[in-house]
Amino acid sequence: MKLYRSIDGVILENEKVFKSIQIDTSWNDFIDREDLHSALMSAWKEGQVLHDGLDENRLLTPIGSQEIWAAGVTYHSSRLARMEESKDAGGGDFYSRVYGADRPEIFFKATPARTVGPGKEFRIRKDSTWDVPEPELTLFVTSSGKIVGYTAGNDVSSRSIEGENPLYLPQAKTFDGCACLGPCLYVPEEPLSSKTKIEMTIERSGSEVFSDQTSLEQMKRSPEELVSFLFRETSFPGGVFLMTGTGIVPGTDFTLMAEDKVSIEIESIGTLINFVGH
Ligand code: DO4
Ligand code: MG
Repeated sequence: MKLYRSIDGVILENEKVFKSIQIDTSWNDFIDREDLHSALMSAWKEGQVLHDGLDENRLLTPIGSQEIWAAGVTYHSSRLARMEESKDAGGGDFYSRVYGADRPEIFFKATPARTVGPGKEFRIRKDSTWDVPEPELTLFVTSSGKIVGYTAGNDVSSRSIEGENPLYLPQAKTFDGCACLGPCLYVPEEPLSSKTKIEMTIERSGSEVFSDQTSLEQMKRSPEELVSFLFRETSFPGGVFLMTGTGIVPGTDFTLMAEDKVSIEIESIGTLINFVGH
């Protein structure tokens, strides 16, 4: 079942059939429940069929007041790229060590106000010279620590700032318009398969300038392992979104430019499309 937040209300999708449903609580209370999948199955029965389908131009970010956190260096490709970008700053070794360590890299990524939804513009920093999108499976975890949903996320990053000094990571990662989420919250009965594919395409002036894909099989850590570290000593009223790291890293000659179109497709979830703002 896919759950959308739209300007027109809350919409469910089941095998390409769309229904609008009423919720009598806040978005946070509605999604922060361990039995979300069965709650959606019940809501489906009461829903009103939308004969015109889904208007993708009216979708909102599937987030309430939750924070977004992110894990890093969870794929070998990210480990190699980070070691290369920070070698002059002496940071290469840290990335290699965190890749092999018990404790994963987990950092605060964004507040809802710094996050953009489907079809919207995200930002790259004006004081950065090398910027990339990072397509990441993003978990929705209840306040009790259970993964009940998935969405696509873009952990927009400044590689020039991060590469200058690993201590600059918060500035490379967190700024206005630094994260994209959507298009829906995918709420399956069973956890997402490890075979799930993730694909990213970047278009500039109508032509493809980058495309690559990976799968969750390439991820070194399990979603549950990342969640267990995130919840150590930290609580999340209303639940939390957790980006799980990128396995797709454009080459060193690529940097994002204003108006680029970034499409992130995750099997079963759908495609999150965003544009680089000015
Ligand atoms: O340590 C730098 C950030 C890593 C990251 O965001 C990723 O691997 O996705
Ligand atoms: Mg990332």
